[in-house]
Amino acid sequence: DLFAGPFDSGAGPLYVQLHRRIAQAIASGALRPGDGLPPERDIAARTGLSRVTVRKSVGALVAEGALIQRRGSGTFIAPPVERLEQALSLLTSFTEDMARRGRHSDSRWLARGLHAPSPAEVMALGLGAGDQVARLDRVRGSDGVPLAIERAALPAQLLPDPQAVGDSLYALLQARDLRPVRAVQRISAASLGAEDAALLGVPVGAVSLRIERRSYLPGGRIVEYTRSLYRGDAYDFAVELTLAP
Ligand code: 16G
Repeated sequence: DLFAGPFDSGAGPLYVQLHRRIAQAIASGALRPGDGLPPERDIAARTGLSRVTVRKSVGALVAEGALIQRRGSGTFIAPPVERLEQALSLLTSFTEDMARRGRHSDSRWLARGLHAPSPAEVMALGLGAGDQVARLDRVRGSDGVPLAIERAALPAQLLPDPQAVGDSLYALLQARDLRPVRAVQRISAASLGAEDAALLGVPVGAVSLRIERRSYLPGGRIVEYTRSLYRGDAYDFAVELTLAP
């Protein structure tokens, strides 16, 4: 029994121990998507933990998206997110990708302004002394489900007014004749730290795909250096291969 057995007061906070047990039961399949979680008072009785402790564990799992609460009917194991296939060979924007799927995209701004560049941004964008960057950090999602964190940096010379970016960066660049026509992308695996995991509504340590995109104008000038974290449980990246010459 998931809820029986001793909780050890020497093994860290009790709510963390209960949280871990429930998360492991979901990961192992002992609890399945759609299953109901017993009522708080039952879990408290079976575990011997206080209802406050149980509520804290359940609340954390709800915040991570592992459990969902339905008013009046209880708490359930959340269904997995619907996986999205993303073509790797097309230079499209998040908004366009979602529109192509018949979906709405939604974004939450984390940062949108002019800043002094980091050393990595100076290198990637080939900035000179005193140059600034327009930084655009967003949580991108669809239908209320967060899917990716994108942190974009553009030379302030090309985007002196980052506040002008509305729903779509590429739409604004296009309107200004600054739409990139070529990009280079690197993808690597990354497990999510506490802050990024919370932004994406997944457990700490969940896997993500880290994508680094450098996009260029027709003349070869770099317009965008974007670092993104895409949820590993939500994305399949697909590319067509041809025979090497
Ligand atoms: C894509 C790009 C990102 C770009 C954004 C613009 C990746 C993997 N993808 O998500 O570089 O900044 O589209 O989207 O980095 P928007 O036009 O909807 O703002």
